[in-house]
Amino acid sequence: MRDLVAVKAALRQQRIELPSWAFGNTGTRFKVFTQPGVPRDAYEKVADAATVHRFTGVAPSVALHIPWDAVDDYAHLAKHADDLGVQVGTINANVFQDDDYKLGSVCNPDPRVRRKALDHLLACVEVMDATGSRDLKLWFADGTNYPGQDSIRARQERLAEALAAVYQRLGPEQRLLLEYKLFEPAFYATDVPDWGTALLHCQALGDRAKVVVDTGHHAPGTNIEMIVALLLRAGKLGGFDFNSRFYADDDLMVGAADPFQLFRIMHEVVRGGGYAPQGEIAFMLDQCHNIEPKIPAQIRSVMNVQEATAKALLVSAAALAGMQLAGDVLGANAVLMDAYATDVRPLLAELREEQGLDPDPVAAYHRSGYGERIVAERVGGTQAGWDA
Ligand code: LRH
Ligand code: MN
Repeated sequence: MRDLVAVKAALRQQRIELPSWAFGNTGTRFKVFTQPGVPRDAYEKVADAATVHRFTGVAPSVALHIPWDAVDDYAHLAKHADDLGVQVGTINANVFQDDDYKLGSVCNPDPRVRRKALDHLLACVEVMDATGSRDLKLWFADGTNYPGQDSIRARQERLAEALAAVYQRLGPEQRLLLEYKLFEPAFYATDVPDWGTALLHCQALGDRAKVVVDTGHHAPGTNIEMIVALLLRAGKLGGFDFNSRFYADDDLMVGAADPFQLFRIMHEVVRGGGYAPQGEIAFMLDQCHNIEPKIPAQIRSVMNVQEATAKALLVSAAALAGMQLAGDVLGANAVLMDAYATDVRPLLAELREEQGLDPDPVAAYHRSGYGERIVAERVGGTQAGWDA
């Protein structure tokens, strides 16, 4: 196994971006449950994200979703974040909640609707200019429910046209991250259903177009770490939307449903040279805490990514390569399983203490009284949510 000093040094560099929407009310088509103390606006969501960073030390940025986080002055919001010790990160566009988008947004047969969607995407680039964000993340709910409903080929042409217009508008330091998803809300053909489709569009656009892997967006049984290895090799892995699932896009806490899969994914990230902190890959959470308290759930999620990363960093590349090249199947597998079986919690607790943090962030959060304070303060107004 690798020496712990090097592993700790690498862990100290970790950066995990939080989703503003995880702090708002979320649910399913059956019910969106409310919780006391939930933020009423982007400022309070940023404050909750800053609280997660205060206790974990590795979550220094928060992704926004437009218009869920719409404010009059995005530069002022970015200043508010900075005052709280975090940065506004990835800007997520939303072209999936307007009646006009029933038959799609940028893939819609109606040019008026496509123009409307494109205008929103371009407006999100304006937001990036104001917040200083590097990444625009695009996920399209676009798709069809019945064979023949629309031309699969024509929709791809429309998508490519819109993406090219957005890419052309980006500033030199800005990137476009394209997120794929197998299905839902479309149930026959989703226009960006898989990594291959996303890769084709990103390769057509240029170097600053990359693919986002949302760990909940694959068919059951998909070897996601293989997709990660392939995208890294192609230089086209732009980021992750981390969460976990037992069945579909459940958006549960990352590592909760399948910690071994998260470890295998982080192993491929480390092996593929993708774990360079200020690097190309945006490690983001994309989760919904429908029934559990949201801030402790985000803290726990960050810790789950830290644990999977620590185990992956423990793998000795030399030992593994030796076994692999020798064709020692069991030996090579054992190198990985030994790292995975290692209890890295004491190492992470030690790291937190060295960073001046409490070794148990969840317990420290509960002792802080922040949860009780926001319940008392956040009375009145309208709680934030999906407003689906
Ligand atoms: C779509 C998705 C996408 C977001 C949304 C909140 O399922 O993963 O990343 O825009 O969730
Ligand atoms: Mn996502």
